[in-house]
Amino acid sequence: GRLVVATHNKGKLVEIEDLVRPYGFEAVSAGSLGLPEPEETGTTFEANAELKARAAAEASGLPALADDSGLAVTALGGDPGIYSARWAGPDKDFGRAMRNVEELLQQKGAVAPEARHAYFVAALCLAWPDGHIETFRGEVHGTLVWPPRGELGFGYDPMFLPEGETRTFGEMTREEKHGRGPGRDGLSHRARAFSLFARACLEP
Ligand code: ITT
Repeated sequence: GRLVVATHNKGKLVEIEDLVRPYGFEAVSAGSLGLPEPEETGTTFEANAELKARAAAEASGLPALADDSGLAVTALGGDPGIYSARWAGPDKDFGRAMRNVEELLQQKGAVAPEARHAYFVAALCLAWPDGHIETFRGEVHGTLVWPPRGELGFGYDPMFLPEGETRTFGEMTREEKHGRGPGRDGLSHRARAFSLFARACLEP
């Protein structure tokens, strides 16, 4: 069937399209349907994902999948967290957002890798037009490197080195970042949240 992917973020959209494709869904982007971007007034990833999914399901009359995600830096008390997109400013300059994170880490004297722990969070919410919702959360933990490495991915990917890996998300193809090999639940926060969603809602 058709599924609205309730995001205006191109990087997320291509990743979610990869994840839903094997299940035979046709992903329709919120942008292509001209759906408005609701204001993200929630105080948690889950609340913001729900708000976006409900708005898209109501406006389109189709099931809608929304993703609210971000990077939580332990030494910064979890910032930028739900404000990860907003730290890039109106021109969506993630070079600037990453420099900002790095400057704050330097101010804290966070030089050793242990002091540079961070994790990505993704909350996925599927909303049906009748108001039913299901929400799933995935996380991936790792270390922030400086300078950023790699041109792949989006957002904060070039400075995030997942635990146990030698390459940053910016140096991984989408397939590698998903990490959904046979018997694996995924590597990225988004792929992990999607695995939970698929198991609960899509697999017999
Ligand atoms: P939508 O609300 O339209 O989906 P958005 O970019 O505003 O798009 P969020 O509010 O969820 O989405 O912001 C999440 C930000 O966190 C996003 O802009 C990225 O910068 C960052 N982020 C999330 N997942 C990421 C990933 O896999 N790799 C790198 N950065 C990521």
